[in-house]
Parts: sequence; C-alpha cells; structure tokens
Amino acid sequence: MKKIFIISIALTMCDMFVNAQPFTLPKLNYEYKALEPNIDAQTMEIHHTKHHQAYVTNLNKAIVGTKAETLKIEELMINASKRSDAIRNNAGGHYNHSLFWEILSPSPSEASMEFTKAVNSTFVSMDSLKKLLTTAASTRFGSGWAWLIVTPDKKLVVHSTGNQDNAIMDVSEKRGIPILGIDVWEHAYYLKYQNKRGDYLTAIWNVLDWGAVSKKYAEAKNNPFLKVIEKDAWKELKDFHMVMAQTFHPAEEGKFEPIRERIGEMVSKAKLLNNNPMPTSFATPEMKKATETILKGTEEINKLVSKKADNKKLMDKLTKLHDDFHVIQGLCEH
Ligand code: MN3
Repeated sequence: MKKIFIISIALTMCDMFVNAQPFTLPKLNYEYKALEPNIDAQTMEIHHTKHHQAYVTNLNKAIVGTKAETLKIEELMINASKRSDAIRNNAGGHYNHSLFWEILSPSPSEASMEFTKAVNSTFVSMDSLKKLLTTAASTRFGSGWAWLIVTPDKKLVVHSTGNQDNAIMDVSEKRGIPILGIDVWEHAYYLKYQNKRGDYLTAIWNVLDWGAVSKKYAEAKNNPFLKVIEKDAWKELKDFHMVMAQTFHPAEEGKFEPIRERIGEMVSKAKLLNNNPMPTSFATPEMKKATETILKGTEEINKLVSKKADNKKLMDKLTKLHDDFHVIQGLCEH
C-alpha cells in the first residue's frame, strides 16, 4: 500500500515536470531498425532523438513564460505569419514529425474503403496519388515536405511546403489538415541514400501505413479545427477585418484621420467580402444578409466622410458597423 502511494507521488511529480515542459517527444510504435532496409536504423534514431527532440526542446524554450505556453500546437501554428521564427519552425517541426512517425510502419495496414473511395474519385487511383506525392516531394527545392491534406470543404489535396511549414499555417498556399507527410529534408535520408532523394521516395511506399492515413482522413473530416482554418483562410473577411480594426480602434481614442483617409479602401474591401463566394460552410442566407449590412454600413460612412460630417456622427456609424461585424464573427462560430 505504502509502495503504491510512493509510486503515485512519483508519477504526479512526473506530470508536473511534463507540464513545465508542455511538449514532449512522442515514443515510436516500432524499433529504429524496424523500417530496414527502406529506412535505416541510424537515420531513424538520429532523426527521432536528435532532430525531432531539438524541435521539441526549442519549441518549449520559445514559449516558456509567454501567453503562447497555454496554447495547443494547432493554435500556435495557425497564425504562423505573426509568430516568431522559433515558434513557426519548431512547432511545425514537432507537429510534422509526430505525424510522420505515425504513418510509417514495418507492417503497413491497408487503406480503408472510405479513404480508397475518396482517393479514386479525386486522383483516379492510389497509384496516381503516389505519383503526385512523389512529384511534389522530388520537386521541392531544398528542405521541406510533401503533403496530402484534407481541405475545409473536405477534399483531398496534394501539395508541398518549405522548411517545417504545413497547411495549418496561414503562410501555406493550401490550407487544411495534413494526413500524410513525407519528410524530404536531407536528414531524413542522407545517411543511406546520399543525394538520391528519388530512391528514398521509391522505398518509402514499402513502409507507408495507408491504414493509419485512412484513420487520419476520417478524423480530419470531423476535426472542429478544420472550421477554424476555413475561417482563417477566408481572405476577404480577414482583409476587411484589418481595415476596420485599423480605423475603428483609433476612432475610439478620438483619432478620426484613419477612417476619413481609408473609407474608400474600406468600401472596396466590403464589396469584395459581399460579392465574392464565401467558404462552403459559411455560405448561409444569414451570412449573406450580414455581409450586405456591412457593405451598406461602409457606404453610409463614406457618405458622412464626403459630407465632412462631425466625429460624433462618424463614431455612431462606426460603432454600429463594428457591432454588425461581430454578427459575422458569431455566425462563423456556429
Ligand atoms: Mn525531419
């Protein structure tokens, strides 16, 4: 009984230590040598215990004592453009490698019916998907990744990113949730394959666990974070939001030059927001009405500005516009 108590205290202390270092190196489900001869044991060991470990260590270092410390890895990555290089590179490095280990296996399982059906309807066959991934991986200049992702409208897309970026990040041209990633940094293959990236890309299919990818596909489609990415990737909404924030907040502090100078820009952003197609899951009649209200609001402010109306009148309309914008934000949450 006493022994169990001591063990449980020790485990609790362990947890405390883990919490102090929020991100940890995941264990592999197989031995380093298990993927031989396709990926050699030494590459696997260095890749996992040195490279991946360094991303984890440096990520923890970058966020310790900051607000970012309490955020999930996806939340750290989504606005990568506004984060430090240390967070962008190391959060990406940790996330990407964690995914990579999970989709490799010494005894790969078969793709699910659901995943195979999606692949066939998007890419015609599994073989053509493999070809597309191989091309994405072999044409990636320098270090980076080739990806299969699930987009916010639940489609499968192949693309590639440089460095440790991925489709969750706002810096990525394609957005979505990665379900298959191939590491094409030299550290992933150089010891065995040297400069022959193509040979590594041929061998990797022998240890690619399509069953694991299928599971990730099913999970990604139901992942609530997909909607967060969808909203983040809604360019017209982001652009309008930026002009509004940069004119409304100064006005709140009594500075009306920004709104008087930028109202033309604001009207054109509101037109784009109202006239361009909306992301699939936000395209509702309520949302259409909300963007029309926004456009009407900006046009009214434009009239006030050209009539040289006083600040009080401007502030009333701006406050109304800001409230109306929050209706859109609210509709995005549901
Ligand atoms: Mn790597």
